[in-house]
Amino acid sequence: MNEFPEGFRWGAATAAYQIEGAAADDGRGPSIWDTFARTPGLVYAGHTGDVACDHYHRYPEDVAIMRELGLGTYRFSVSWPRIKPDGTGPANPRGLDFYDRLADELLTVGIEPMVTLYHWDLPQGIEDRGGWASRDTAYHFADYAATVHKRLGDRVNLWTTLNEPWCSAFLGYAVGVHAPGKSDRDLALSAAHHLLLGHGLATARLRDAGAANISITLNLAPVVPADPSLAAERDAADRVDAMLNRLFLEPILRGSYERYALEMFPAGLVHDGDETTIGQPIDLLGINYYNPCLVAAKPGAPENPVYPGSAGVDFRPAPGKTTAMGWPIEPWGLTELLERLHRDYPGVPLIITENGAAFDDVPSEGNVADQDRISYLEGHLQACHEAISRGVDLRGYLVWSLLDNFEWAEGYRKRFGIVHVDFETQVRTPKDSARWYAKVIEHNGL
Ligand code: PNW
Repeated sequence: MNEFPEGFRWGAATAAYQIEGAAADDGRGPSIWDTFARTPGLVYAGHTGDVACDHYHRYPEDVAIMRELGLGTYRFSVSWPRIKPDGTGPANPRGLDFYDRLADELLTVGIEPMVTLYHWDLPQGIEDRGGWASRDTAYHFADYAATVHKRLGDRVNLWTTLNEPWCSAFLGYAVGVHAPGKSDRDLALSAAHHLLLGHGLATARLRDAGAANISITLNLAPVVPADPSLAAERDAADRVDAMLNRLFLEPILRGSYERYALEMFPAGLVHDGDETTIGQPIDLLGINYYNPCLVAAKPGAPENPVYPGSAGVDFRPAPGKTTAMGWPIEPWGLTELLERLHRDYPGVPLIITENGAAFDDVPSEGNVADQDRISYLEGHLQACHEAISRGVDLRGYLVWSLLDNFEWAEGYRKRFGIVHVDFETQVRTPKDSARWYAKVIEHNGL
């Protein structure tokens, strides 16, 4: 048996817009995802998060399921437009009340809450004033973060500022497949910097208020040259790595952007002192890992807008099996990523804040036999164990996701949950993977 270190955190993750529903309850304002999803043609089959898993009303049942499974930690996000319907100004107490009830429910059954302050649902009122492309948004985010911490800080110990700022900046502002649906390279690069600045400003506010465990979650991936013996392919991989990984890792963990990033940014974007703000110490780095990125050199290939500077790079599908998202299943990439982080940024404890897979689950007689998901999770947990055995300071693993939910532009058709949700009846059914995971947790290993 591969045992994990004592105190290793086991859990699952979700995000507000993907599960809560109750889009207009208790004074919640609209977010960019409401606007995006309600715009015909942008989300599969016109799906929206209006109802989602109705978690806003069914959270006691969902917490009871978590307890059944033996989860120790539950990562959820707070919806900014529930707390500040227009993005700024006084807090909406009824919005805060919901997270208060949820945190209490979790603590009552012994589950540790981990709060993500921003998982993509920017208040529409803020987008109307420029969104993340505007510097002011970073300051508004810090104010909002302080408001949430003030209410929950006595019970929540684990805080995450942002989920996957790369996705917010580039999927949202460079290719427009996510809200707010814009396609402009300078807007995207500005958004990336302002997200990072918002992280730094919020971290300072939380730290001043006494928070002890502050983190950020990044979507990271090894970028692998198809033929490492070719300098052009190594260079292609390096340029993609610079925008996917180091654009975020370097300022957060070393306090400065690389020259490559600074040259890419629009003039005047980075002010004196910004890098110091962004680079103040964090206590934990959250990693969302799904798959590695395989690239080759191809002279004349156009730039992929989500990786500025990637002209001449060919993005290759990995050869092996894929998930229902078409994402390659490559657990070794997680070991490689963890070892790299440990080597390049020593001293920062790591936690997997998301890992998991969508498959075409077929419910039958009240059960979902999702052996493919079990294999996926098993492979990636072995990869974590391997990294730990090589000295990586990995503190926990949170599966994405607890529930089938609104998978962004894919709507409800892609199911990531270890618990099946029937979106007609809202019936929850733990899949075989949930029972398998419960055993892993019980044994602290596999
Ligand atoms: C993450 N990509 O999103 C998010 O944090 C979750 O909310 C989401 O449901 C989950 O992964 C599964 O998609 C990503 O294109 C979306 O590289 C897209 C990418 C990466 C992460």
